[in-house]
Amino acid sequence: MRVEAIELREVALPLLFGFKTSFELRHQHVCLLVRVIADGLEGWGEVPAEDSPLYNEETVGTAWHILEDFIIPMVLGREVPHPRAFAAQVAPIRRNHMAKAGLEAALWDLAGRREGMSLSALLGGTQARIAAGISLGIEPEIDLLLDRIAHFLAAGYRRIKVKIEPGWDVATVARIRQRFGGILLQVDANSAYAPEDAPIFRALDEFSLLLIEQPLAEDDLLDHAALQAQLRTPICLDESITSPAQAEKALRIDACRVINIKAARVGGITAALAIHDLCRARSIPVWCGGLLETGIGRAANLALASLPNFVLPADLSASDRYFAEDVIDPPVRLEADGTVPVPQGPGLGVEIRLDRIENATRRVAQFR
Ligand code: OSB
Ligand code: MG
Repeated sequence: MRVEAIELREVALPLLFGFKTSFELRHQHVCLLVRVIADGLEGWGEVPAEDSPLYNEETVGTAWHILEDFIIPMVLGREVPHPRAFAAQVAPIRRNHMAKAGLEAALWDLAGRREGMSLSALLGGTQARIAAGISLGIEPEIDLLLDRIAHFLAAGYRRIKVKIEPGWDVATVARIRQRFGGILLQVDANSAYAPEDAPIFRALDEFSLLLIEQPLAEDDLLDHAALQAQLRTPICLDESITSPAQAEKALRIDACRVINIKAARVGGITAALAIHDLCRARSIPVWCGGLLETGIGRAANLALASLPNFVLPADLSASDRYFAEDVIDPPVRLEADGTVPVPQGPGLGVEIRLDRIENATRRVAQFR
């Protein structure tokens, strides 16, 4: 089958609550939705890049440019590439992982719909439901955070992750432990600290955290290894793991003992699978991270998270944790047992709500 058309849409969805990380306070989720059309079938993918290059170097603007001017011309009017071959095809384009991953995700969805198989089954998934954790932002006051934790524990979330930054770390974690005892708890610094801050992490090491996510700079594997050597708590890398090759280097020098896998960050599901397999071979647990995705990105994350070495709770919260209305039907829901079911229908296994997508669209273009 031939790729007849590709549509790009820049979409902005308001968040129900402000979400503050060490790098920004966000009130909306901005992404590109990629729609690939071939032989009467379509596939959808998401580029969760936002307006500013703060999580990594990409934005929806850079992703649009790279897709329109470089990636789409490689695919349009040609045979649909197998999604497993796509990463190698676009490898000459350096980085721009989210842009690549968005189109690759649409090809994976299309492949699943064509085969009548769920994306989970296509990828070799073995789990029908994913243990759900939730990622909670920095709040102006500790009591606000404690109330939010209480709310989401009552809703059934199995693990709490809190964002930290200098001044919102050891005392914050101490208060959480004081009020909620031995819950599954982890922290994420999004690179807010320097190697000299090691004493802060040695203090956090006393709180039996599941892991400490991305304490230091993205490009600094060596200092992560030096820090890991001082801690019992596993360091988990997020931003630093940009490819299977980086994952291998990080593990080789013991810079981390857990990896957060986000297909968007590493250039797509194919690269994510390689990191999953590498970690599995080395008995390194992984879990599925998120980037505030709409249901389109979230459904793909669920399929990825169904692979066997995704053994820690995911940042895969229900649609209603961020959005009043998601762009898929049914929305992602949290079951009473604290899990989220993996869609079993063909491809992403969810219905795309074009009406809601239209309402949220800031710009759209079709390439044929
Ligand atoms: O570092 O994991 C992160 C959100 C935006 C950017 C970076 C991160 C996050 C999250 C939220 O922690 C994950 C989610 O709920 O989708
Ligand atoms: Mg993170």
